Amino acid sequence: MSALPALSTVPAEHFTGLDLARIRAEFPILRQRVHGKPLVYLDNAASVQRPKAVIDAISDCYSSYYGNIHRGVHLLSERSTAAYEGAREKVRAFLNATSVQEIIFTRNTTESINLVASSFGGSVAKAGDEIVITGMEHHSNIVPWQMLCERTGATLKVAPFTDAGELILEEYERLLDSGRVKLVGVVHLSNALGTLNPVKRMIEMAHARGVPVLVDGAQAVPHLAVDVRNLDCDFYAFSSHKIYGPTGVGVLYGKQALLEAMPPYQGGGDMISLVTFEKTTYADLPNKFEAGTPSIADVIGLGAALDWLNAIGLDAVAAHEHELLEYATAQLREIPGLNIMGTARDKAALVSFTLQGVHPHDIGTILDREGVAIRAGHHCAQPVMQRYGVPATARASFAVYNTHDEVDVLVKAILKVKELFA
Ligand code: C6P
Repeated sequence: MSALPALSTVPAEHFTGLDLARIRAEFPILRQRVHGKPLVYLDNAASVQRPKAVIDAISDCYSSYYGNIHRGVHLLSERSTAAYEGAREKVRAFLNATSVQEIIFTRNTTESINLVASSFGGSVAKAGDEIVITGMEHHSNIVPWQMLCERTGATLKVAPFTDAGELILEEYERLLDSGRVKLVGVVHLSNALGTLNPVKRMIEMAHARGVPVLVDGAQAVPHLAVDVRNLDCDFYAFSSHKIYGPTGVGVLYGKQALLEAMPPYQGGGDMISLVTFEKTTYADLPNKFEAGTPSIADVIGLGAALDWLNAIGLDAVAAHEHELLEYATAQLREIPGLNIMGTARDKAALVSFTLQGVHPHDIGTILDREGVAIRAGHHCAQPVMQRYGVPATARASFAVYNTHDEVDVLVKAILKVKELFA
């Protein structure tokens, strides 16, 4: 009997009301063929593609008003400064932060977390203290804390998760109860499993013990509305390139009182108030944490990406992607020998899997010949791979422009892999 799932063409009304043809038309890169096949881009968790509105915003900055910010009195500098600071206000509104002073531009999520580990962690952690993270963190939310622990003599503690990929809250609570925890770092949406962690509850539990929480939102922000005031998180980090914006820009949200009390992360231009050889005083927030010339046009591009995403509406995006995930999961489950890693009840945006007898890199290579771009590897989450005893997985991850037909192409291509390795 054939194991082929039904490769149906799903009717348009299935797409939760989004005009996918119009949305896809806004992404020039999606129009191409790869190895002679239409591109099916399912590597969105690594980096998503950008709509024309974002490309145009960057191009417009460079072609009509670019100048360095916060420095010049000339018109171009003033215009660039206004656009750059305008983007900061867009990020503030997007996260529902109280003030623009709480929004720091960095290079990426990784730098945002390093900033907190170095500046906040460096001032509060000492020998005997503990930092708590979870077992499903990306390396970006592990290594900076390990480096901090090496410097200070603090210890890294790891909250475990179940086989399904759900955090064990009792174990997390037990770790918090040591009375030595100085900070919790938790991933909002796991890039290796797709698990959506109960971060609001976790923050409440930490705050009940006076422990601040950093949320790694790199994967969450493109898929669900995030309200930092409602979450009551102390820090929230994300990258522009995962939310339809350009590379080279990250965001760190931090509660103002915490940021005020923290020492600068890097020294240089734009982060000072007065410099003499004897002593330097620092600029107010947010400039205190933005040393040197930032990626001006890219920050402006991030602002355009948020405008673009807001115009579609994150609720509509989430509903569409949820349907895609359910559809893909159901289809993939039909394939004998395919094992989905990460089956949490609360899950979003991606499916990680292995195929019996086939290395994930081979899956990725063969899928590429079929025009399907996925990621194969450890996804910079090696401890997650170790937890399941696999070296790597194949991962298909979704964005708002993906369609049910593309899921069908993915499934067909995986069946071809199986045939080749039979
Ligand atoms: N994950 C992936 O393919 P940067 O590289 O700083 O923009 O983002 C780092 C990062 C932090 N946290 C999570 C949960 C992430 O998923 C990522 C990036 C990509 O899964 C590239 S490794």
